[in-house]
Amino acid sequence: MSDEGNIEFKVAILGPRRVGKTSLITALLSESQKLLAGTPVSIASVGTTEARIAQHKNDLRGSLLAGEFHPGALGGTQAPFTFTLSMSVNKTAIVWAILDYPGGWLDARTRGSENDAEWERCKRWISESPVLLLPVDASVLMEATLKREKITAQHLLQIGQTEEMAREWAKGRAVAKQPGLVVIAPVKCESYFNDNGGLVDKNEELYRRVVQAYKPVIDAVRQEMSGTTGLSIQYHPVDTFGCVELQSAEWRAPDGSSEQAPLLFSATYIVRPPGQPNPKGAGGILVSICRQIVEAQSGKGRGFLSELWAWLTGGKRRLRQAVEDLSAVPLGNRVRML
Ligand SMILES: Nc1nc2c(ncn2[C@@H]2O[C@H](COP(=O)(O)OP(=O)(O)OP(=O)(O)O)[C@@H](O)[C@H]2O)c(=O)[nH]1
Ligand SMILES: [Mg+2]
Repeated sequence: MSDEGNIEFKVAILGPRRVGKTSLITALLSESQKLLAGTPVSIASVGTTEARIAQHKNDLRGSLLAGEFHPGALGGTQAPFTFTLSMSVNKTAIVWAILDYPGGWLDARTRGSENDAEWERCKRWISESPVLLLPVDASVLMEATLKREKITAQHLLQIGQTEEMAREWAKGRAVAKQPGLVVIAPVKCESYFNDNGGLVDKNEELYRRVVQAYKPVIDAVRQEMSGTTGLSIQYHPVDTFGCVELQSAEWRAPDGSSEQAPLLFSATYIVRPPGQPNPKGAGGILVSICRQIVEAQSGKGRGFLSELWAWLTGGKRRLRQAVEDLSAVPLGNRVRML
């Protein structure tokens, strides 16, 4: 959807409930604002996005004030909502639009048939997006030690449903001969890196476990897009809070469940003084998206990215420069190409 003054860039996110989708989107938008501070580019939330972000920040601050934090405490997303952020120069803008929805909708059993029509709309959005964000709950993967816990982690992360949806997305990209960017973004990473206030470095272990768990998803995307150029699969670990530390993790069998039933997982975080949110890693996702746009210029392809590049080239010199500048920002050493 574009007009003379602006063009919408759709970003899709795929993840089960409570994984950290809304938090990742909020971190991405606020880190983008930081990345562009001091440049001629204005960045502003569109419509009710600002109020949504503020609400999320207030909820978060409330939990942080308590000194201890339970991921279940913040309310989940109840209905689809499109977060929009406009990046503009001289009245021309790229509007980053990220569709958020209740993660329970990924599974038909927890979606409810009354939401089928809305879910179809979400699926259409996902298929139209050149970028697929896959948030991963790092604590679920890292705190699973016993076999039954590891099996439960697969269920909680809904690897099967994610694989199916990612395959559909990749198939759509391949049929349309369009490039695609997949960002695997472990969140809740604060306790596994020592570059943002943490003392322990378990980042290699996290990488190994994420790649192992998401292998079916990665393989599905690669298979579907094997004949298409311009597929990039990247690993971007993110601290959406950055000022908490995992204190304890518990795997518990539901009352009266059988030996084989999946367990319940809960984690408790303590707040690192002074308790100021200090997100890290989400800005790199915007940098990677801008790289994808810049790379489209060399492709001979048709489609959205090439159109976007042509639009930027046609008299939107300063906005194009902003995209090029962002694409040149170093990604830092957390990011890996898969
Ligand atoms: N420690 C820590 N907690 C996080 C992080 N990201 C998200 N959380 C917490 O995880 C819980 C779930 O996050 P949400 O962003 O609401 O998850 P969601 O995927 O949008 O969930 P639904 O809306 O139910 O689908 C919240 O309590 C968050 O505060 C992170 O990087 N670190
Ligand atoms: Mg949510």
